[in-house]
Amino acid sequence: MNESENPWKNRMTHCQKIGVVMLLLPVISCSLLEPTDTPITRFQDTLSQGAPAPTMVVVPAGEFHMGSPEDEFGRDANEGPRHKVVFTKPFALGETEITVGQFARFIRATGYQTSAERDAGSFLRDPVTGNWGKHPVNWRHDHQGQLAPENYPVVHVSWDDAQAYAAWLTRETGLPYRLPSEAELEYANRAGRSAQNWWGDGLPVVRVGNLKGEYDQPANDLSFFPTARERASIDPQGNLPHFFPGYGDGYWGPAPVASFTANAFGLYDTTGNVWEWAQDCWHADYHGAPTDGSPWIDSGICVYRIVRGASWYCHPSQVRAANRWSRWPVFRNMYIGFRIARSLAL
Ligand SMILES: [Ca+2]
Ligand SMILES: [Ca+2]
Ligand SMILES: [Ca+2]
Repeated sequence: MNESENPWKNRMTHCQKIGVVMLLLPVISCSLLEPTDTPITRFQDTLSQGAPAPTMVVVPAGEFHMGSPEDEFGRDANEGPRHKVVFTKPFALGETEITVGQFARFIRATGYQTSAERDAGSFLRDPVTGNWGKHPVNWRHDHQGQLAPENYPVVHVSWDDAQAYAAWLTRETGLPYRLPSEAELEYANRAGRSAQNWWGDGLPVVRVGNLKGEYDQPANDLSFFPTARERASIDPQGNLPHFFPGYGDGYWGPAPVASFTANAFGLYDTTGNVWEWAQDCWHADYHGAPTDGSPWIDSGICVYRIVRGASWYCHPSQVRAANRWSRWPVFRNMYIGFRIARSLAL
């Protein structure tokens, strides 16, 4: 790849300037990212003991193009063919990722054992060695195996665990809680934009969320650097920065939910912070995909499920709104969590 084909290289100088500006401004004006004048409707259902269920946002009916154009920089074939999806009805989506505190209420009420607890732990990278390993950690813990504060997104949870949480909310409220479909997650993330990300194309110019910023690199933490295997799968030529040049949001590891600006639909952290499980079975491309926003489920067993939205750990090419990743349903690690959805009676 030559330099003229590599937008990240060409943007480095510009972004380094932006980075300096960002460091000088403790509070970044987000006026360019203000939602449209469509009012945002939020609500909370009530659990059986009277406590509030997670805050939900009504996502408006509409249509969008799912997937990426063939010339989008960094895209994979699994993002095509790009196709129109029409939502004839609004639906509700969690305003934030499910937090450690919200998940703890579910565990206390049910005694549910997560995949990590049933199977000797979860996966994280050791900051000293940089190696991935299975450790005796679970939903209570953060990316380093420390106990996570209640307002952090829960991680180390599998697709099975997310299903169990949604089923519990349905039992508690009598209302149809579930995981979002892959189409719902991409539609909600884009929030009316067709660019690479909800904030536009390329690098963010204000703090849009918890991404892997150049200035987020912790001292003496080898887990900041991609493993050889990660590098080979994402950037085989080694041409691209594995972080956002000139960007810093103050977090290496998950950030408290809703720490950054919401998108135009009023949703926080749809890009970055933690990956979010989708309901669908994994399909290697969109040939034959539903066009009504429903989850794409096979008649047999799904070997792989899907995570969306990328995490604080991801390369810029993985952060694009069309990017997708397949994982098996008991998989868990330090950068996957989830958000819930609810169908609305209309
Ligand atoms: Ca970050
Ligand atoms: Ca997220
Ligand atoms: Ca990809």
